[in-house]
Amino acid sequence: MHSLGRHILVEFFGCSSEILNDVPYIENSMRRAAQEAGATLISSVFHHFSPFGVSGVVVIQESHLAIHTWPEYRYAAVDLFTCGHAVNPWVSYNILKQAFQADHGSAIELNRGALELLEKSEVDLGELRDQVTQKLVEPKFSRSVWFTDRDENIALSIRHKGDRVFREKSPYQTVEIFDTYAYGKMLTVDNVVMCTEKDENAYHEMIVHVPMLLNPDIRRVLVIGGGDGGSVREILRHPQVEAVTMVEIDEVVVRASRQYLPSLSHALDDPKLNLIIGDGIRFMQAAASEAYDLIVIDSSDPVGPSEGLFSPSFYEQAHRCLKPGGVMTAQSESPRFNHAAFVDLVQCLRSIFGRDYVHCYLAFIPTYPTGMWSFTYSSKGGADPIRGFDRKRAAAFAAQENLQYYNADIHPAAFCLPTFVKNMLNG
Ligand code: SPD
Repeated sequence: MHSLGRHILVEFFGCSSEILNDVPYIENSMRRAAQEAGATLISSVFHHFSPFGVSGVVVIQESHLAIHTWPEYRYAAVDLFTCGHAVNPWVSYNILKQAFQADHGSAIELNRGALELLEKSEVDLGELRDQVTQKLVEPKFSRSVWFTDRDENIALSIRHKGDRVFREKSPYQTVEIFDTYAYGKMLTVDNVVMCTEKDENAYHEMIVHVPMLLNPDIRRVLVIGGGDGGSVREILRHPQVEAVTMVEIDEVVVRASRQYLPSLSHALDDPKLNLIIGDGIRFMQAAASEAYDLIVIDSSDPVGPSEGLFSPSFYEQAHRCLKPGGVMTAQSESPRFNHAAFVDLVQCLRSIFGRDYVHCYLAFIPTYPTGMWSFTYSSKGGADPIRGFDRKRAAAFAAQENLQYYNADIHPAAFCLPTFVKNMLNG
């Protein structure tokens, strides 16, 4: 070899789109490709770019392997750069071509640092080498694999342990669970964070206890969505509740949650719960009028199977199914991240329930992009969410149930909106 290193610039065409969007699989393939070529692993960093694409680097003692994928074009660009004689980058090439199920690959090899063009320094590096050598320890491989929830301008990345805990494509969406360092197990749907073990209580306590602590007579509850079980768990903390019906369209979400998120899903086995796997929109159309004291819309974002849960016809039906004085809470997206969906939903609810009966409130959810999340409280001519609030009762309940987010101070405070959010809703 007449150069310091060999650099192979690779293009893989006609790969499996699914594989090219799968961070743990790509990371593991790249690590294997490095090891089987004879390299020593030092570190890896991999990112997912929602909804499509993975970028990552495996740092090896002999240089690096890097990748960027375009699943929508079934294409991956890969750099294989190795130094020294011990590592053969063509071994990595063959492993990756097979791993990505590429129809074909093309590659050019460059010699990096051609020795005839280099002159070795006469500077005595001996002292420097000695110092460094003294500090050297056996390389310890470290992984840095990231899940990213993003739109074209804003992203939130969460580091996870790299190996997939759960992944299944249902007829509706791809359901995955990752084991994250900061937030425990994390449920995602089509590459969007649904909840994590560590901060799900903010979402579920706020969507449930705000209406329930205002209305002590809530006995019959309907949940649309909520397949992870968090909302049902919170509802069943209230002993006066007689019956809960939950309609979740995707059985895979329920199964994944039962298996890997027991702290959320344990309430799904409660005898008061009637769990229906089915379409919430159809269920609501067929449900009896004035059947429920509380309806909770615990949906994912307004794309895919949840799109219809953001439509006026759905909320007209929900209004019909509420008893007089009954309440509906809905997750209503992030004012910053999903501005249009947030404003449209609040306006839609105002047109159905009446402007004075729709109130927006906020909670801080660190694992949703921007952290700021909104809910709407809409009543069928019922209690005002602040004037009707029994502070003492809320404080006693929060303490007795050891709630982690909801408390008697946060209840009224959550309805105080920043000026820019007020302006969005009044514009
Ligand atoms: N952007 C994600 C919004 C998800 C809201 N629903 C979460 C379901 C938790 N039960």
